Amino acid sequence: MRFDVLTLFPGMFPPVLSDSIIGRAQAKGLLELNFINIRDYTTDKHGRVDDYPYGGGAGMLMQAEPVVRAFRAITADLDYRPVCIYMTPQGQVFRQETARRIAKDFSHVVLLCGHYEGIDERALEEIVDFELSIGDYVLTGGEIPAMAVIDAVSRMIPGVLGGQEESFREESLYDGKLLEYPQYTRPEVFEGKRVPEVLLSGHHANIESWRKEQSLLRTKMKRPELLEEET
Ligand code: 58G
Repeated sequence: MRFDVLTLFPGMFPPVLSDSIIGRAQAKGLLELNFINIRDYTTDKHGRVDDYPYGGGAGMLMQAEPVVRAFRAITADLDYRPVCIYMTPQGQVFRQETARRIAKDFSHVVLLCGHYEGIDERALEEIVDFELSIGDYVLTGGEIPAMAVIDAVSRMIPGVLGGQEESFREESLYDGKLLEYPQYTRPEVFEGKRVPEVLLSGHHANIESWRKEQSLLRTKMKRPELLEEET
């Protein structure tokens, strides 16, 4: 799977995405990440990419030209059109199911990150296929949302997680639909608190039903709305 990120701050990405599982996925060739600096595509002699909004109002907007030119630089060599997703609080809310679907349906995704007060509408009309939001809040840029999407989609690609985690991911019950059950590792007693006895029993059926019950209880207590949602 290939992600190309259009951003004014390409340097934000490698420190976050080079580590651990996502770094290994790139090393294994399962994932290709490219970060494209929109500023490289301005034709303005001072390198400007922003300007004042027509009609007035607070703040600056990203101009259409460098955004569209950056996108065209990606697509020029291709005989297909990659899907382009704009990260914005106005988008559909990104969920586990969205991550699953992107991993399944697309092999090349362009993520567009805005800054300031957003991007000239004409650029969005020209290149954007759909909009996603990581939640109902406004950030200073689309970079953190883009990283969240890359991370969540990448772990859905077969081979990215280890064999153990992979089967866990397939278990849809625990991925996006119910909250996780409580987990414990050594030691058996920590500051006087014991690991629940059932987990030490070696009785796999009992462990499985305890975990399922804990997942349901937790979801009812902490996120009851998850039990009402479909998909
Ligand atoms: C209003 C303000 C509209 C994504 C700023 C658009 C991007 C939050 C999310 C913007 C984002 C999210 C400029 C800065 C988009 C542009 C960007 N904030 N919730 N901010 O996923």
